[in-house]
Amino acid sequence: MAMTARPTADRYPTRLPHAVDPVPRAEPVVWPGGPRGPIAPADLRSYDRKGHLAVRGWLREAEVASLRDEVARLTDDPALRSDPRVVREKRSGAVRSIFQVHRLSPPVAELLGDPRVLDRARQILGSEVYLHQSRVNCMPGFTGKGFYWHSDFETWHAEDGMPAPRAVSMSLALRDNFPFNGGLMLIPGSHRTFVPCVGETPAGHYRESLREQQIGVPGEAEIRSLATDHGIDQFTGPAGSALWFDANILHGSADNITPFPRSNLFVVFNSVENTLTEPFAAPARRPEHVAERDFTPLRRTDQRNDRG
Ligand code: 6CS
Ligand code: FE
Repeated sequence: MAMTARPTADRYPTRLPHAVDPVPRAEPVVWPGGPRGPIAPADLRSYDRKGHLAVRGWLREAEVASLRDEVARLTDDPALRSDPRVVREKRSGAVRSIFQVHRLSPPVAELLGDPRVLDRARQILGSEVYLHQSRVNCMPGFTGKGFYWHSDFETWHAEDGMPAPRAVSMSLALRDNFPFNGGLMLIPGSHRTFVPCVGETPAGHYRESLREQQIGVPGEAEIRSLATDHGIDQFTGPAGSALWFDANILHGSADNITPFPRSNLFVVFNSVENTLTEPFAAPARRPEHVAERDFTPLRRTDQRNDRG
């Protein structure tokens, strides 16, 4: 495995032995020089300010149904039962997440090249983009456990070697997202502050963190301060709604004790100018099903016009 040079300067030190002050973000949120795209200027300004942007009623019902069918097929596939890409809930054993769905499902792979998706990612990141990670978080009814407050970038920096927060996630609701069934909560504006986390990364940490993250989470004081200053937003919307959110925004979700699953497809785009080096704060790289190392820029698969 080729080792890439690890830059000496680390602007975002984390997984430290003791708490240190939060670090102001140095990089832009919406990067200059990007192609024009489907996001309206006012929405782009809002994304820059808040760190997230919802696009409601975006995919057609038939498209969402096809993706739901794909997830059901993968969830029930006996060949995937012991596949490391399938992460199960600690207590119930229900499927919590399925990673690398873009390699397991042709309809998901096609979505990556859909101009309604790819052009938004390029517009935000200001460059060509590649796929860093895809996953379905199933949040099954009654047993779906939540995700404690975290910054995705903190993990991708510490454990995957992502240099800067020049990445964006799209969360697509495959089922209706309600306030009460684990709808994603975000602290608007928190994307402009990097919160270093306390605690060294254990070997093979992802096996635990993807089920319940305890290392790489901000301290309560920092969460309280940011939530007090900025409030808490929540993404809700019917199946087919999408949420774009910055790699460094603090977000989390509560347990789902309702009968209604909150099943969302997440795809993460990284700029080709921000490709992974070596982990900044972990003993070894994570496997490629959680952190792709094929940096080939994504190409459009269809000249479909944007409806949203
Ligand atoms: O470690 C990761 O890459 C994953 N962990 C969380 C809690 N969100 C982002 C990503 O799916
Ligand atoms: Fe996350």
